[in-house]
Amino acid sequence: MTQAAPAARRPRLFVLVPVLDEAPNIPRLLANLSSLAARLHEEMECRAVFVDDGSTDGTTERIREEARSLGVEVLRHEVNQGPGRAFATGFRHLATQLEDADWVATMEGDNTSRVETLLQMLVRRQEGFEVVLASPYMYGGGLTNTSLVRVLLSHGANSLIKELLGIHGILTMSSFFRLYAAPVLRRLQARYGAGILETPGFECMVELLAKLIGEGATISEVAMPLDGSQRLGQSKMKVTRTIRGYLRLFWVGRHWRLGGGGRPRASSS
Ligand SMILES: Nc1nc2c(ncn2[C@@H]2O[C@H](COP(=O)(O)OP(=O)(O)O)[C@@H](O)[C@H]2O)c(=O)[nH]1
Ligand SMILES: [Mg+2]
Repeated sequence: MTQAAPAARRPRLFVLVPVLDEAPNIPRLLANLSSLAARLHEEMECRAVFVDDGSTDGTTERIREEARSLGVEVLRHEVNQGPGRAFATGFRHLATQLEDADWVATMEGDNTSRVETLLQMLVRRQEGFEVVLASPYMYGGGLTNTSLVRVLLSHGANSLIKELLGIHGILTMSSFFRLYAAPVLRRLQARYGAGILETPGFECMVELLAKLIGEGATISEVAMPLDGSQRLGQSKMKVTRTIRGYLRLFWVGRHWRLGGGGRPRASSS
């Protein structure tokens, strides 16, 4: 008697989202993630991991109410610690579950990260890239319905970071919206252990990128139109704290590049 071969398990896509007081944005976000899960169903199993960082507006409860059939986990910090610490909690949690074929997407919880963009980012997997960045600074991307102060701050920080950390060929440094192959995250985990992310605030994405470049990760970018009008409520970014975070980053950042083993292989297409 011939035995049927066991069905191969689909790779998993873990969508990691840090949230602070995003209750009004949760119903649409979960509807969008559910539609993503349905569209990917044949090839990937989609799961959402939220890190609620001391929200006081019922964000966690809202996520649980709206999750329906989507696989959702909520990790909680009782007291707000910042998005860097929240991502660190999320990556630590995923480290125990990731298998080589899996992928991790990070995105914002305010509906400014579009599922359509994520589907385009996923196409880059097939071209062998380990990291795909959603890039408002790439041709075809852009920032709309964002205040002039935020646009200037964002452009200024982006250019300065590239100069000071000596990173060339990548257009967008700090966006939360990214896709990572599990093996590249595991390589970082092996090198840095629990210290995969040391910076507490919004500057954490630059830290992670610098470490990935140090690791020789293959990186690509996909144009992202970022439309601020998709968000209900205000930005949670504290401008002064973020500027302070970036200044600290330039100081500690020297070590990541010096400590890095690989040659950067960045590509924007
Ligand atoms: N975990 C955590 N998430 C945060 C914090 N501040 C902002 N966020 C989340 O990070 C994402 C980006 O923040 P957002 O307010 O949209 O910043 P902006 O897009 O730069 O204006 C959103 O999902 C926020 O809910 C924080 O202190 N902790
Ligand atoms: Mg936002």
